[in-house]
Amino acid sequence: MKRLAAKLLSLAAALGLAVALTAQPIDFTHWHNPSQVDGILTNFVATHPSLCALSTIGTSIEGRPIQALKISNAPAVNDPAKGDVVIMATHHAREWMSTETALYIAEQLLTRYSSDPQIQADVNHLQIWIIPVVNPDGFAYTQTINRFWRKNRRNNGDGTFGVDLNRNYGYQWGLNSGSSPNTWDDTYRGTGPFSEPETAAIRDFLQARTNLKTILTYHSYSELFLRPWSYTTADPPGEPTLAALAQRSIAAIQAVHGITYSENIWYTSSGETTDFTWGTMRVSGFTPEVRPSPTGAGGFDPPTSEIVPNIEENFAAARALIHDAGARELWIRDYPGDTGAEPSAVWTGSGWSHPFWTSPDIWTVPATLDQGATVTLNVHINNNAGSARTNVRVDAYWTDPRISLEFPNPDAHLIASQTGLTVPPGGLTITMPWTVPVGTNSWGERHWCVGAIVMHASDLPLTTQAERSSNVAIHNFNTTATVTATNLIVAATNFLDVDAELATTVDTALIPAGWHVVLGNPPKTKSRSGLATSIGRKGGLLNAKGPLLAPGETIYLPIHVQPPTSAKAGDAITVSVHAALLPLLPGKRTPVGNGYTYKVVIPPK
Ligand code: 0X9
Ligand code: ZN
Repeated sequence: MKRLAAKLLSLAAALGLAVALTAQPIDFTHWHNPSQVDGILTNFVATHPSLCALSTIGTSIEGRPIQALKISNAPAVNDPAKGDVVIMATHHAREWMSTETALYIAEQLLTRYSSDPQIQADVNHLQIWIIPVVNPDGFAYTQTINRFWRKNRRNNGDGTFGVDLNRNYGYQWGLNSGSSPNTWDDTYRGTGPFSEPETAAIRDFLQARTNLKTILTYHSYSELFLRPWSYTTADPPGEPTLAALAQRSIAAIQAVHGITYSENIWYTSSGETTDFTWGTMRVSGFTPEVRPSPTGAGGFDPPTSEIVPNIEENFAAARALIHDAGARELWIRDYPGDTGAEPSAVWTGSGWSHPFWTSPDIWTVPATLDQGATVTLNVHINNNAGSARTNVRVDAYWTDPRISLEFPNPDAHLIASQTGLTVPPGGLTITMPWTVPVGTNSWGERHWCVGAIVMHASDLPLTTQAERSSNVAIHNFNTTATVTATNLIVAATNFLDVDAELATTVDTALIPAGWHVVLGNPPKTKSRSGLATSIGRKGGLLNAKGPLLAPGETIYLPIHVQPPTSAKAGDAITVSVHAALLPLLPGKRTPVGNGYTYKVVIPPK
């Protein structure tokens, strides 16, 4: 029999036939030791070669490989257009339930691919990386020597071993409130941020992802679904976004076996994994602390009968997060040509590839924003899901764009939160009143940013950055100051750290027939002549025509409005002045800046 099978295999190989291996379901009624975990990963690749690939992303301090299984419909190529999701487990050696959870997620994605259309679409759109054992040395140590070992196996040189890998990440590393400086402690943070090869490997791996959407880092135990911050009890920027994701995850877990995970842990941890991704990259990250419950039997070593229900309920939350990363169901344009791709704009080194702060799906009626007036803010939601989406929530905020362009951010003012919306396949426009801010922003401009976030249980934003989430869009507006005078003075400041030319234009489309707007000559600035020679302006090198401003310098530009003779007191026009700074760097003259809009009213005689 054996010989016949071997003969058939070699015949198949000779004929160039693919030999189909059947995937045996993993037996989750017992724990898997390190060599069994390796065998499972190797078997995934053997049984699903078109859906996954295995790589070593680093080496532990004792020389063991840290392995990552990549799940994607093109596992051999790295596609930067696809989003990346990274799922990790076993930072802490004894947390065997986390290892099983990661293995089950991988198995389910691979085996349901052909029968579950949502999983198939998400796997096609994403690169999902599963790293079941971040701490292979510690994991090996728990098999034989000490079942309850937590840290890695660094020799600290003083007779103690181990660094807590979940205190070794570089964001807010080293706070005594959330980690220990003592080598013998279970929460010893190491000699410096990323001092351990295991965390350095994870850092390098995460930073090398070009389109990282979210991370999940499994721990045990206590039945919690944790989110940043870990180092402080204060709310992180974007707290409503992270809270919505955690709460949806908790609901998904609860729906499977009725267990309600909690949102909070009652201590702080500094140098933790998700603080690093949110704090340094605005990549959302979650720490599920899986079964058993804090008071349940077993702690880190629960009965093996807990494994199956645990992995089933946690898969439900994981697949929903994967879907957020892979789906573009409800979305708002970031600029007129936006197709919903994530990211919609990238930083090129000297500027953004697209102006992602000009969403045509966010506008006001009327378009002119008189300070203090209440206008109607419109937000259009596009629906790409193919059917209506119900129970949709849209939050709209305004903020100072010189402080933050993220939504939500701690400085943002909520305009409205609308819930229970139904978005049909053709999209939906919602409206809300908005009282236009009075005064200027932190840079002295009458310039504000409105941001809108669309949320649905099957499509939540994973970041607060508009260019990286199709669920978030922003539009910058200038407010209008009413001036009852025909001579205006406009201030322009060079906020760059290099010399710049000021190019001023007036929007002629807004000037009615018979009216004239004259831009006066700016007064000489102290730096004007000196700058001109130093950059070779006379030689025409940069062809600068406008006044030249040193960093921090302010110039006052006179503008004169000439009404037609028929005009009378109280008649008004809109004067929109745009001032762009052109940095005096050859080859880098991308204009930056914005303008002022005035309602110019003819004063009484
Ligand atoms: O302390 C830890 O590293 C984690 N708990 S464990 O029992 N598995 O060690 C929790 C880290 C995440 N903490 C917060 N998000 N607050
Ligand atoms: Zn842990």
